[in-house]
Parts: sequence; structure tokens; C-alpha cells
Amino acid sequence: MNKPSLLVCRAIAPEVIARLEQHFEVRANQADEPWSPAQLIEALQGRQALFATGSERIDSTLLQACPDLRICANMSVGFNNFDVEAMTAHGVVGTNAPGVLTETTADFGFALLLAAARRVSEGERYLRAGRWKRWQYDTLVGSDVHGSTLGILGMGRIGQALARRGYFGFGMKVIYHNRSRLEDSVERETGARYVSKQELLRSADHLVLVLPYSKASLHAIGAAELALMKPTATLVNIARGGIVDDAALAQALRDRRIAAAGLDVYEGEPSVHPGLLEAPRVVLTPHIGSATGPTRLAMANLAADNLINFFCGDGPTNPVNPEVLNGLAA
Ligand code: 8YV
Repeated sequence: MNKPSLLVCRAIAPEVIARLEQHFEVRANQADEPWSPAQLIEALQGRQALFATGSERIDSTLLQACPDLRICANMSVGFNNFDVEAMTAHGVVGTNAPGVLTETTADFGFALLLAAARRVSEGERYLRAGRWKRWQYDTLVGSDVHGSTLGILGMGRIGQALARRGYFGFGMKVIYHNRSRLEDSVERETGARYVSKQELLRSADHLVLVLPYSKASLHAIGAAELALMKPTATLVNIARGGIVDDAALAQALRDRRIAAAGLDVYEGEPSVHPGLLEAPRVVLTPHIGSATGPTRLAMANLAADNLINFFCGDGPTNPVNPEVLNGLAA
């Protein structure tokens, strides 16, 4: 029997490609540059499967132009690159890669929180610029993390991992807001207390965003929300660009409406709002929350598992539109 044909969007670990080659005819993009939407459509012709990184737009234009496509597997937990409704209508399964990056991403959330609150990047720039001449009482004074109030917006796996770090590791008071309240046992285990979004904004000393991107979360943090936060507060975004109104955040930092920010994701990334590049007291990183060797490999292997199990096993473990598998799609 012919093997199904798989397109791998970007260069990934050779060992994962070798695994995939046991089950698929594989074509992988080995170029440094990602394909444009038109190049992706062209490369997908006649192929049944796509290994995606989470940033390739899978929409009705692509689906109509690629009638052989049956599955798109993201090596990311976020799947806002999928138009799930259109995929379901075309009978195309989407899968994501949850779980394997939880702890790594929560570590990074704390790295950004600490760096922003304690002005680590600014300190390094100050030293490298030769400005460190003497001790001064108020040089690069930041905010304490230990014992402060950690606010978490979005309390899925990564939110809960952040809560544990804050509560057990840094002796923080942890409050969260989420679409739905967690079970009592999970609240006890994470040390987290449910509050309204308003209370979260008003009470957090450090607010970390970990909610999924959707139309509903677009600009969930804009000028009005920033105005509710403490002037001493830190904002950290490790979720998705677009959840924060970057222009409003740049303005809030300039106006000292909030004290600091740590950002790993941006509206329109890899472009970054020029206001943020110029804003004071902001730590900017290029969407590397899950970027450690073991985690990247686990993410790629989980995407591969989903593809292999779709064609050769009991079905993918992480479908985002399982109704396609159940044959319920329109
Ligand atoms: C990925 C992420 O590296 O998993 C996610 O949702 O944001 C990251 O871990 C990113 O999606 C790659 O495009």
C-alpha cells in the first residue's frame, strides 16, 4: 500500500523526520524562511497530511485549494492558526500538542516576571553601556516577587503550573480569573483563589496572561484594563499576541500607568509594535516560551504521534475537532 504523503512546514529534528518517514512519504521545508500562503498551498498539492508549527494559517482558501488534505497537526498547544469551523466543514482534522510544554512554558513565565519586576534586562543594558560608576540608593529599584500577589488570567495547565510556582516557590498569594472556576481540589492544590476579572486587575502585583487566543480574548488587556492595574504592577504575556493591545501597553508604560512588562508574544509577530521597542521597563523576547531542547522534541514527537495514529493507529490523541473523527461533520 502507498504511504500517505506528508508535508512538514519547517525544519525540525531529524530524528522526528526519520520516525515520520517510516509511515509517510515526507517532504520537509528545509529553508530558513517559512512558506508564504501561496507556496504552502502549492507544496500541499496531492498531500494528505500537514505537520505545522502553529503559525501557518489553515483557512477555507487553503482547504478549498487542497482537497486531498485530511489532517493538520500543530506542534503547539495553541491552534489559533486553524479556522476550526472551516476545517470541520471540509472534514479535515486538526490536532494540537498540549501537556508536553506546560512546565517549560511556566518556567519561562517566571523568567519574564522576574526579569521585568527586577529590571534584569535594563540592568544588563546599563552595565554594558558603561553607566555603572558607583552605588546609588535608587538605581534600578524594582518590585518584589516573593510574598506579593500573583494574578493569572487563564487557568489551564500552564496557568496552574504558574500558580504552583508562585504559591509554593515564592510564597505568593495567588488569584486567578478564568472562563469557569476550577474544582476546589485544584484550587487547594495550586493555592489559587478565583476572583472576578476586575478584582484580578486591581489586586495583582504581577499579572500573567495565559489564556487562549480567540475573538473573545482579542485585546482582553487594553487601555481600560491597564488603567485598573496598580501603578507598581508587572504585566507578563506568554499567551498570544493580540490578547494585549500593544499600542495601549506601550502608552501605559510611557505614562507609568504600570511599572513593567515582560512580553514573549506580539500582535502581528514577528513584527513588534515600535512603541514597545521604545517603551521603558519592558523585557521583550521572541516567542520562546516553550523553547528548550527536550520540550521542542516532545512537541514535535507529539505532533508526529497524532499524524501516525490518525493513519495507522486508533486515531489522534489531541484532535481539536473530534466531530470530524466521529463522522459527524457536515
Ligand atoms: C510554539 C506556542 O513554539 O505551543 C504554543 O502554543 O506558542 C509555542 O510553544 C509556537 O506556537 C510556534 O509557532
